[in-house]
Amino acid sequence: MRLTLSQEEARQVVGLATDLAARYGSSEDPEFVANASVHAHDLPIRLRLALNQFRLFEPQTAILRVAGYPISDEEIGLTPSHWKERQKHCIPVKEEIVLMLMGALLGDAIAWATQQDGALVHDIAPIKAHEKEQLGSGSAQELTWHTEDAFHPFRGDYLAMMCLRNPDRVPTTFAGLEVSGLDDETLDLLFEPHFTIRPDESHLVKNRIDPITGQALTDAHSRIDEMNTRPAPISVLFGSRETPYCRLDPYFMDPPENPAAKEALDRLIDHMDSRLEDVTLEAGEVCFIDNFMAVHGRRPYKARFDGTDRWLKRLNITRNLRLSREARPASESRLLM
Ligand SMILES: O=C(O)CCC(=O)C(=O)O
Ligand SMILES: [Fe+2]
Repeated sequence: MRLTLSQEEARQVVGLATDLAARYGSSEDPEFVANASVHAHDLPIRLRLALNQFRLFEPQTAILRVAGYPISDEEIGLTPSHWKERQKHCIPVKEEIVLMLMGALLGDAIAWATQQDGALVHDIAPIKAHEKEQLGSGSAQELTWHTEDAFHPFRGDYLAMMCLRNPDRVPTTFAGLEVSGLDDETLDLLFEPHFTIRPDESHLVKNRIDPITGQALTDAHSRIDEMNTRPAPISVLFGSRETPYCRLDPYFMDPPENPAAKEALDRLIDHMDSRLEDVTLEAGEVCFIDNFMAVHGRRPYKARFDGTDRWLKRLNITRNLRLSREARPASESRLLM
């Protein structure tokens, strides 16, 4: 599903973002974060209706693309060479605010203490030292398809990505789940807890920048380490039998011990492989992926490392903030420890 903002709608979005940027100064401002779902009522009605439908009707297409937000390539400044450089670059506050506002119509944004120093809005841009890694900041290797934060029980219901620039038209990959082609026995096995998923590299201590920022963060990393060494058994499908939800990240999954379960998983992986398609995001385009109904990744590319590279902003969104209350310091806090 793709919606293109009309010129009038785009003007309305820009006007709102400009006002809010002046009022709050940052997309991470706690007051803005708390008020985002209310300010989102001032987005164009057609956009609000589309996001509401996407949330409620859970279309099997599982992706909603919103195009037509005007980006000034000059105004957003250079692509940062590392997400930790954020403060040193000009921060595209308006664009981050737009992403937060649209996302607020699907749920509440969440941040991981163990990822990008706890930022809500992530930078996805190539990092030279990560060139060959399985990370959003990698480039030379295909980022194999996955559920975002598949290993974690508090992973987002949605992943939102806003494209700031993509000069070499590097595709994101995407596949919606559709199980009508799978036999009953395979489905039974996929709905049973035969599987494990380890944390992806982005959450591991080696990708943390500040050596220690308090006991809470150290504890958060210990919990992630525990999930790495002793991942809990899970089912990869859950919810409705006809239109299931899924939780998959084959790169970080060990083959199940049960041979029938292994075969069922292989079948599902082949099935997703065969459905994988390219989605090339354009500057100003925002895409919302249903993280329970689809997987995504990125094709390999040759990064430039000169400030003109592909640059996306990423947001994780939950429909139920309460689910993770034990992992957050306060009811309104978005930081998962
Ligand atoms: O770069 C992309 O298009 C997707 C990146 C991604 O999957 C991620 O960072 O989790
Ligand atoms: Fe991802």
